[in-house]
Amino acid sequence: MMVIQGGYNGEGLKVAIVVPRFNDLVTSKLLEGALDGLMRHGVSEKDITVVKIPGSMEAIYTLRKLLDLELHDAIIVLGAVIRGETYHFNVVANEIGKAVAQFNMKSDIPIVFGVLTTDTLEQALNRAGAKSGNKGFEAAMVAIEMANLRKQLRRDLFETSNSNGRER
Ligand code: INI
Repeated sequence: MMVIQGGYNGEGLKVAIVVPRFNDLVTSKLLEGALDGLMRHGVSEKDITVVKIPGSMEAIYTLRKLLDLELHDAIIVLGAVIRGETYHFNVVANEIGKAVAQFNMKSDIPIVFGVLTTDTLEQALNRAGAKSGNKGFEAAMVAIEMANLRKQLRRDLFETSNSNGRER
């Protein structure tokens, strides 16, 4: 049996973080958590790119550009979409969720969904370090694991199957 699992050593990994200024009170905390998570697990500061954008909707364009450049081992999308009085919340929350899922279906580079979708600002702050952990930190851990998994899938499966003389 072969079990493949990404580890949490971030040394040598290049990671991009996309972070909206919308609801900055929350997203700045998510960014702090993500940077803490990456650097505490060995990702070097010089290998982290932070891209600041106006709102979560702009993450879709930004992701496409970052994926085209193929410079990173993982991309984290942070954000805080907080329910307002209109339907706008639903559109933003649905579209960013759909876009990340669709990019992940096609992209070789894993994209981590670190966007909070909450009813209130308080719920969002609780998930950005106040009470219920920091989703930015969690997203960083997932990014490291998935970046390592990507490398391991290639090394363990592709190279093993080639050394057995099998076609790709
Ligand atoms: N952007 C967010 O990141 N969070 C929100 O809660 C939000 N709401 O609810 O309006 C939001 N809207 C802005 C949107 O992401 C775009 O920046 C804007 O529509 C311009 O394209």
